[in-house]
Amino acid sequence: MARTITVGAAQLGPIARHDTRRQTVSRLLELMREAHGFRCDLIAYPELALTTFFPRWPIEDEAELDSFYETEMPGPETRPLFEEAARRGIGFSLGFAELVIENGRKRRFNSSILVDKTGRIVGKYRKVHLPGHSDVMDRPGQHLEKRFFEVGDLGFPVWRAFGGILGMCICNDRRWPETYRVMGLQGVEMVLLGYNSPIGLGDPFELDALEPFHNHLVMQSGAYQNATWVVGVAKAGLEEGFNMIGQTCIIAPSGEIVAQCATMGDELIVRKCDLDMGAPYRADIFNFAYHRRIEHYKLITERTGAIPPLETT
Ligand code: CDV
Repeated sequence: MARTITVGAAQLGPIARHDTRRQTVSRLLELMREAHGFRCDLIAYPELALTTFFPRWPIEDEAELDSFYETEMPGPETRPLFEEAARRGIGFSLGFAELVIENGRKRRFNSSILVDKTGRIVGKYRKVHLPGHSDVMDRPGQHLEKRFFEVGDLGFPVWRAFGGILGMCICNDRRWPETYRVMGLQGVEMVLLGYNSPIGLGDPFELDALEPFHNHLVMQSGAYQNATWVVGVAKAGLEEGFNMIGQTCIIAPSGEIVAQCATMGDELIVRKCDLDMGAPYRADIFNFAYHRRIEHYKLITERTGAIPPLETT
């Protein structure tokens, strides 16, 4: 019997700095209802989907900074999402800023959760590849993720859920082959990922102009080289003066984009994904156990004196 997940990729248009959680959650609910109308099993939202992309500002005031983070999930303002999901029998993935107190110390992560059709959290991921800087720099739109988040400490787990093997990663993670490969080695069949990628920070300009190309390049390669579906969900449009690329898309294990958003606002795209579509790739061209040459990779790096690979099995 075919194993399928009907997935909705819920692109978000801009979220303003002073938009309330209530306003934003109502937009997410609207998209969830639409996804339910399309009989989606699962809806995927972007990175930091509950707020504006606040790490662009050097926020000094601790209380103001804290206001962008969730201290509980679900909390009073996000509970309606969980309730609606359970009522309609639809799962979701959601990116948000996470604040936990451990041993009296505040810890901050850029996180995402996977919620099943009963409204239960089945997985949590904390972003590993944090772009930008920790020091405040004199440039517009600086990227202060290293200042406002710790490197995720949960690795790249996968979960048996929705009848398949699902994984998550967040934004800059998608540019690193290791992200997909670590999940690929665990047999991942669908990667859910949200992103906030602005145009206009590039230096030199050529890199900036290539941003839309690079966005799809990395996700399509990650999908193909690991025989997995990739669902890339953007924050799009002009947010607080910064142009966020859209290009939300659903990518098949062939590496082909099979659905893509056409706007820079709130928009849902839907695709029924055959989880077995990656099987021929895993059995042949990307049969990892048969073709990968770990020992050889080690020999080459030893000879050239290059930095040894992190992954050795
Ligand atoms: N949120 C991100 O991780 N954004 C980065 C930008 C700053 C390069 C990205 O990789 O898209």
